[in-house]
Amino acid sequence: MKRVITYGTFDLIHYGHINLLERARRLGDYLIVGLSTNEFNAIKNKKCYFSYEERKRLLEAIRYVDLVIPEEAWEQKASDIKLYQIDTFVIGDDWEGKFDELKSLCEVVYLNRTPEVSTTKIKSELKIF
Ligand code: C2G
Repeated sequence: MKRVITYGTFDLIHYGHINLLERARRLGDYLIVGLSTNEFNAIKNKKCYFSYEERKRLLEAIRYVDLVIPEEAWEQKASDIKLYQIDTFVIGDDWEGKFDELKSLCEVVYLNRTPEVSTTKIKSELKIF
């Protein structure tokens, strides 16, 4: 079984996230999502509309997602890859090159973002904080 992992905040989930999760899942047989906790989002300087539990509930309802785990720190990826026996780490190409150090542990794949949609754009167009 080929195991894939990705990480993110996934707030106000939209089809850009779905495009990423679908392609990530198709790279293997099992997809784990490291979901940024509220505390880690504060470190990422990201203000979330939905709480961790609400975002987790939404992700778990997506057919491409097999397991959701908390992402609490930048540095946890290497230990997650070992713990969950990950074959492929996937993330959007807005992170291109940023996680190349993981190549010593697993395949690293940067996928194209869906350019026209973002949580920030949704918030600004709906005039939410
Ligand atoms: N994404 C995408 N297209 C968009 C928006 C997001 O492909 N229009 C992808 C991002 O590239 C990322 C994932 O969806 O791979 C989740 O996006 P965010 O929730 O913005 O995640 P981010 O804040 O980039 O967190 O340790 C890694 C970080 O936790 C990543």
